[in-house]
Amino acid sequence: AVAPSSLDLKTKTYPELVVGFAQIGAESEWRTANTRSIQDTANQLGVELALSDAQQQQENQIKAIRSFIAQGVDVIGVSPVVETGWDEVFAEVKQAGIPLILLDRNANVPDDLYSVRIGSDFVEEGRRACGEMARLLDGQGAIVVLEGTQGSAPMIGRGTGFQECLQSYPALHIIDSQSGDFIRARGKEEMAALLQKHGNSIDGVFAQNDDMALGAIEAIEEYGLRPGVDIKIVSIDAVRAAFEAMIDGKLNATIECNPLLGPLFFATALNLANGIPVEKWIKPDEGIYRQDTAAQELSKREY
Ligand code: GYE
Repeated sequence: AVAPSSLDLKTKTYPELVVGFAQIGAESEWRTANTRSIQDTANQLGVELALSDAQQQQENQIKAIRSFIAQGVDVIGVSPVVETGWDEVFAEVKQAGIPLILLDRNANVPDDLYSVRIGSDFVEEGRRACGEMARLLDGQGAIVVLEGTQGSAPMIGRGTGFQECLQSYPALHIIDSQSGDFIRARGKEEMAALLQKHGNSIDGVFAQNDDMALGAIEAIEEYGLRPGVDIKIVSIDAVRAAFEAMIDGKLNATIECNPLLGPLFFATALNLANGIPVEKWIKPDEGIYRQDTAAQELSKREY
């Protein structure tokens, strides 16, 4: 183990630390940036990283976690694809005495089954998305929702926050929702189907991530309406492509969800491996971006 006083992520390397991370897959630009951030930080710190890609399957994540236990890694990280079904394998991690970090997505388990969660407040993101939609539609209109992966923490949290804030806008309604699994092509497909069903009566789209919003933009154009003008669109993540769409006037706003969690992840892993206490929930700082500042922000975006 590393002496706590010597923790210095800027100039030192930590070849003695071994970390296993069970990633979800590569469904979105957010996820790709997240994986890159973890790999880059591991390289920079000289940490030994075992990275597994579960291809969206919970059972693959569970297998990966079990193999990290068998390898005797110092710390395990996982981004749980869905919220439920983790009690048994997390208890095995605890039994093995290995600290467990939930990175990005939350799991619905008792607090003593993991060490810390590092990730965004998804409910707040949903509230912010609704606030933007209410502003864009002057508090009145029919909204469709493109939801992320069913049963995932961001899908549940963003939906809850959006609904909660809608209570303050009695003339703003969700008329339909479909799951696009956080995938661009699926967002396009579901939006095309929603347009067939509801035609010109859709005033706004709340896409639970940018990739699905980008897919929806294509579907709306193919249908013959102007995305961002005839139909207002608000999404979440703030990836570069969302800024490009805002500059083109096709996306109205995006709520930031920061995927660059590598540095926080390894700083926390080093603390845990050294028995240094950490907060139970570490949240990144995040903003809201609109068309008016998109061009000036784009040059500063790191993902
Ligand atoms: O918003 C989406 C990704 O878990 C916060 O997963 C993450 C979400 C993100 O696929 O783009």
